[in-house]
Amino acid sequence: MTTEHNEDYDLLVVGAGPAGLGAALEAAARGLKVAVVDEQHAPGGQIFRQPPGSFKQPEGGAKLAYPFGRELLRRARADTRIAWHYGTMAWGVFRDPQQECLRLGVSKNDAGAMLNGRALLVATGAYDLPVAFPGWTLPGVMSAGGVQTLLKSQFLRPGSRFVLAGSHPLLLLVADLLLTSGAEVAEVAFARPRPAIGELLRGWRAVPGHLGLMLQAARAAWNLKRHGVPLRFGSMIKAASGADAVDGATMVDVDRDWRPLPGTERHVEADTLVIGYGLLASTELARQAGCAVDYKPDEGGWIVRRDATMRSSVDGVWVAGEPGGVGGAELAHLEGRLAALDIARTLAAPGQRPGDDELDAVQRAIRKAHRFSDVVRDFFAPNMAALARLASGDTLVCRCEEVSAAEVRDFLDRNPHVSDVNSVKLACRTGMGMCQGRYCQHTTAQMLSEATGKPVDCLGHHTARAPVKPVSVISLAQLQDTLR
Ligand SMILES: Cc1cc2nc3c(=O)[nH]c(=O)nc-3n(C[C@H](O)[C@@H](O)[C@H](O)COP(=O)(O)OP(=O)(O)OC[C@H]3O[C@@H](n4cnc5c(N)ncnc54)[C@H](O)[C@@H]3O)c2cc1C
Repeated sequence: MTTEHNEDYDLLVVGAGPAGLGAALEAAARGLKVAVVDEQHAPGGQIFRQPPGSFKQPEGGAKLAYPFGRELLRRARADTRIAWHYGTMAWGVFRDPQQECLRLGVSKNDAGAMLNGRALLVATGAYDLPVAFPGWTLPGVMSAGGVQTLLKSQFLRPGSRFVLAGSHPLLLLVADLLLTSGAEVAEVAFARPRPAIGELLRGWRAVPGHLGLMLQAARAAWNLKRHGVPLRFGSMIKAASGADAVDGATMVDVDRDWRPLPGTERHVEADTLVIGYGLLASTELARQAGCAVDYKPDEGGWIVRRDATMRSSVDGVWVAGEPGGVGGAELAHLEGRLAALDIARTLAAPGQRPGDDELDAVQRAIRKAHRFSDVVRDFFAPNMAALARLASGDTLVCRCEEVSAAEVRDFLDRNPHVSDVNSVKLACRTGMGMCQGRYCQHTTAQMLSEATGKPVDCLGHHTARAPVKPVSVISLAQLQDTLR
């Protein structure tokens, strides 16, 4: 990719997960000129992450739970109308006042380019919720998504004896994958209490149309039972132990509000601790583009505000999938298709524009998919306040800038008037590093909330600036003629 690759498209899509692929294929079918950008080297996003082609892989996992995935990947691989930019990171959105188009800054290895688009769809997915507890920076502490990524894309198992702690259903799938790979799983601990009968019955409304997914979870739970793995409820991580690497985890029983019960601490030996308390929406690119966001902790923290056709508050920018609320692959795919139909209503040639009935049909399917995702959210919502309380004084809250919990709490004690997270960022440097707050913003916000007594949605969020992810200076230098 060089600056000669500055190209004009009708639609630029960032993210080749279910949302981005659904949108790109729908838009291309309406005759729009589409480009897709994704950091990964193949289509599929987080859920349909692929190993290299030379790896022999048995058909299974997500593609069985979400049967539409196989067909989606086949169509994406076969579609030559779309410009696919894999291994390419999107780092900024700009507006060209003269050409009245959006410009997307992208970088691949050390080469940079600007892509021009009449419309932009942000479909950047989500990432594992980071939890700061004593010992979380030790080698051997990993996120559930990280472990799954290694297993799925490289067939690599990062340890031999695992403890899994969290509240997200992904934990069950990862435990199952680990067992299948031959690992020893010492225990799987969910922070929420064991589901009551009434709760399970209420969950039945999610079953129609989602039997495959339910079966995948049930199979995983059965596999754990068969291998004698304890599946605990009302149990939470307190600390990871070890000198240079993890050698075990301290777990503690908790009440319904995830408050530790005195005298219930236990030590479990393990060389890898897997944390899966939830997902955060990847909104940095959308926020950098100026999109308004709302705070919904059970949907992924600060999520992008959208109307009924996935339009954000910024002209020309649509958002589909998890940046607009974590809700699973099916919902993401439908939202991508809906956004593309809405974009095609104005940008496609008159004969190829969709009718209202086509949008209505996708919106009906979205309402049905919500029945499943709403139940999952109710069941597995993370208790963000309880998680933020885990950090002891010397626990690093911001890993990039090495800021401890004590430093943040001390600053808040000395400055009781502070009432927004950006002020904490300016004073303590939390969120100033490479990850731009992806690791620490939610913990800092909860600490501020605790100190001020104000809810997190009144405390604001970090300002997102380009580049939203680290980009090489060489690739930026190549843009000197094109970046205005
Ligand atoms: C690590 C992880 C593992 C998961 N595993 C499962 C699972 O096994 N089963 C399940 O049901 N759900 C799983 N989920 C939930 C999952 O996110 C799905 O619900 C689904 O993949 C959402 O689809 P999406 O299109 O919204 O996002 P994604 O599938 O996450 O796709 C987003 C894509 O955007 C790309 N991207 C993000 N930012 C940029 C950027 N700046 N530049 C270029 N590309 C970018 C990413 O590389 C990614 O491919 C997982 C989530 C995570 C974070």
